[in-house]
Amino acid sequence: MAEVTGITVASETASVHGPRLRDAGVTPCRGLADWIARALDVQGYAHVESPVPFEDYESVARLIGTIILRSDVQIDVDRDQMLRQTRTIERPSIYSAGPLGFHTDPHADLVCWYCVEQDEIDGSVLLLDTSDIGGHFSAAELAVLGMVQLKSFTRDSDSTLEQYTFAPMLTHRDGKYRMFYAPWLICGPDTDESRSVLEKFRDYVRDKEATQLITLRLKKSECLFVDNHRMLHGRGSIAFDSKRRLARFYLTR
Ligand SMILES: O=C(O)CCC(=O)C(=O)O
Ligand SMILES: [Fe+2]
Repeated sequence: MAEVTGITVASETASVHGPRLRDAGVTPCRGLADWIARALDVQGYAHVESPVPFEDYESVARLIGTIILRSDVQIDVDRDQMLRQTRTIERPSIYSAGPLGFHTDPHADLVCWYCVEQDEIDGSVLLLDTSDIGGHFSAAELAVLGMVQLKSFTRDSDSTLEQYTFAPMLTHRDGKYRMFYAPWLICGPDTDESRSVLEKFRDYVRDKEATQLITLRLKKSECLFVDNHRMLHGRGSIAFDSKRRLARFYLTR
């Protein structure tokens, strides 16, 4: 297959839904799931740049992993209010219009969004690829990042009080680094060493945002699958009355 780029996504997807694979006995969802898995491996995300029915998004997600959480990402003042009442620390929310700084989400191996409705002006998902982290930090600095702890929240529903455990910012598994990062969840250790390496990490994120930002504006019925251990995601602010709505799944693999 040709290099995995946004352009290839569109043509590959078109062929997945076309007669060629059907004739070969490959179901459209299986073909698309295989393509997404390859794109995730190569570039850390897969943007399906052609409209698919929501049912296909769900079927494809089930072929790739196990859906552990479903959420509607949209401006919703009531849900935002309820969430704030059940949260034990103040932090950005998917239901409010404010910007979301770069982070990964808790628990998920993959985070996926299906665009039910896009914002009129923008509403892009912003991504940064951290797969080069091993080349930017010394072994000693990586070890320090491995000791940084973040609160990792769970809740049964939006209306119950959240619980948390602690999880390290960086782990190393099968020759790859896995990132868990949300600046608002960092809770220690409070040492000179970790403060200085975290400062360097913030510079790394700022430089990456300036030079390697991936901006993906999903059109209605398009979807995006993201390796949540490799890519940081974020979003700019959107209007309070924005109709933007994304159907998000957390997947484990
Ligand atoms: O609104 C977005 O684009 C992303 C929000 C977010 O951080 C999430 O859905 O986990
Ligand atoms: Fe998120």
